[in-house]
Amino acid sequence: MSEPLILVEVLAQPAKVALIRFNRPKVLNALNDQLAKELEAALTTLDSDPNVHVIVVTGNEKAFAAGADIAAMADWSYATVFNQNYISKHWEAAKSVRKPLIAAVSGYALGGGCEFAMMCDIIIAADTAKFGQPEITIGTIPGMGGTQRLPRAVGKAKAMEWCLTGRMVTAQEAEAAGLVARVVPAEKLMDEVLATAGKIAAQSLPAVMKVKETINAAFETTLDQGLKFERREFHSTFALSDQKEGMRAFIEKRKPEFKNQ
Ligand code: DAK
Repeated sequence: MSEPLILVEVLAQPAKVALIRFNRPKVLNALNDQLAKELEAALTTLDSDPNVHVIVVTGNEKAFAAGADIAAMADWSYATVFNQNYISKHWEAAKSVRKPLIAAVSGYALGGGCEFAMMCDIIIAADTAKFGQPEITIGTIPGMGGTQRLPRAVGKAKAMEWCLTGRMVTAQEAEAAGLVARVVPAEKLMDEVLATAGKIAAQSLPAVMKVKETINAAFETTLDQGLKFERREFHSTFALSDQKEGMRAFIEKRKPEFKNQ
């Protein structure tokens, strides 16, 4: 049997955190069809697992992922990629995940690697991380959201410059531009990411999923519609026993015990 292209683990500590690791180290975790299929299956399973509240996706020290597999796609025809809707269907699984996805990025996050990181809800980067959309340098353009999510994250001017030149951006530059939530020393990356994941995983799951859904709505609606949606979702939390428990625990000066309902 061939080796799995991703490794999946539900961690003992922190509780309710799952870890997915890209596993093609020889090609800097280049993303191919098989990897995308495995990732889709893992995300779907973990999203419906009640023992998982947060999913962390990572690569290795040298690469989160250096993009789509260039060797695999080099000779494909237009008809092939168009007719097969080139791997979009698998990657789009990430869009329907309701639990928070954290990208823990060390080394290269290029092309599809940068685009997948942007599909996640939070990017935490090692100080060695390098982001970029280098597709222009191989005669193509970003195809998995780079031209759409990058300007929303960093603004038009930077997105244009990054995508038109294909230059790599350091973790520090990516943080200053708003692409990355936090930059941490490379050797502390997983400790920091898992601490963040653990903090989120300890909250009420429905409240966590509502935060994700309402923030994402900010990118799809007008301000007025978004504010109304937020208000409705805020009101709906008062139907949760976790809201009663959370507020009571505050008043009683103790830690809340959420039941995720
Ligand atoms: N694909 C295939 N193999 C890759 C690769 C990639 N993207 N990146 C690296 N490798 C392989 C190298 O060929 C090399 O293999 P061997 O020669 O050892 O067999 C091995 O990984 C180590 O790489 P290097 O020897 O090049 O390592 P260096 O440290 O010298 O350089 C590098 C690291 C990251 C600067 C360099 O490898 C590089 O420039 N890589 C290519 C980066 C790139 O152009 N990425 C964008 C690819 S296009 C879509 C989905 C996805 C996409 C589009 C649409 N849909 C759902 C519609 C995405 C497109 C892309 O990402």
